[in-house]
Amino acid sequence: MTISAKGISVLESAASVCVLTGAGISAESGVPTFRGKEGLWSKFKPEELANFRAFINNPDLVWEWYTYRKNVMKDVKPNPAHLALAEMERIVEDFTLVTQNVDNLHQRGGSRNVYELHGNIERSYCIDCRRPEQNVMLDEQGKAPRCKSCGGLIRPDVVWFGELLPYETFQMGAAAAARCDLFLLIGTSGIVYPAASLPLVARDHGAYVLEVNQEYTDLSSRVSETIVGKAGVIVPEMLASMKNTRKRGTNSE
Ligand code: BV8
Ligand code: ZN
Repeated sequence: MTISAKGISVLESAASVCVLTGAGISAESGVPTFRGKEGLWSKFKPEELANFRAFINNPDLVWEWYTYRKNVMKDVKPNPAHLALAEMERIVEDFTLVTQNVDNLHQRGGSRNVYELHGNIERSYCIDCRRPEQNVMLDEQGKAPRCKSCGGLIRPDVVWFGELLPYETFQMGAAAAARCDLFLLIGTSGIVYPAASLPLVARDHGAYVLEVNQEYTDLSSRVSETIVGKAGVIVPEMLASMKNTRKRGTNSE
């Protein structure tokens, strides 16, 4: 399924673009999504593992999940969808990339300004003294990592269910959604709030909301257009439309 004539004309003319991505944009890199059928963690719901209470009750199990995910990240790389968004950032005059993903693939794909609503799996910190830690995971005995300074439990620097999103980051995303002409919604089931409210903010402010997903989602009835297909195929097509009317690097400083 390709982009409609209306969608193409908006891609060609939009001066301000806001993008929200979810796990689906990393699926073709080999990163399992949250609510897909695959994956040995599919027996758990994300809400059961990605919350502070679960962590306090069973830090080893939660770290087993994050260690598995960090190990997956060692063997994956950005796919054409990540690379296309990085190029869009360079040619669109006002471009904002907001992600729910914690996998660092947008940065590795060349995006320079990434608003991470749910944190980043590469960062961790001590829950007692908040000392930052990089690249920690389960220790050899399968136990959750402990802080070198105070012995407190170390947690991944991600936003769990019931926790507040980073205020500045969310505000920047909401402001970009409110001012954009075009909102791209890529690879998210649209279940998790307040992230999923961003395309609705854009729509309410008159933007054209273009969804890219392998299937219809909770948000599909509320967007301007849903393109059913793989992000790795559709997003580069979107970039090609944008480049029809923009010289390369027009917006590079
Ligand atoms: C909060 C942790 C304030 C990091 C995650 C209304 C307003 C505010 C809050 C709520 C609300 N209603 C309910 C809530 C509570 C809750 C919530 O939203 N619950 C849901 C389950 C109903 N929200 C919160 O708790 C948030 N905090 O609101 O704070 C507050 C505080 C206290 C009390 C009240 C309010 C915090 C939310 C953050 C949770 N943390 N992750 C980590 O470990 O990753 S969320 C988790 O889900 C991930 O971050 C993930 O990014 C996110 C969303 O999932 P998706 O990215 O969409 O992934 P999914 O697998 O679901 O879908 C993939 C999609 O890709 C599919 O549609 C698939 O078809 C598609 N796809 C697959 N392959 C491809 C593809 N598309 C294209 N191409 C492909 N190849
Ligand atoms: Zn500490």
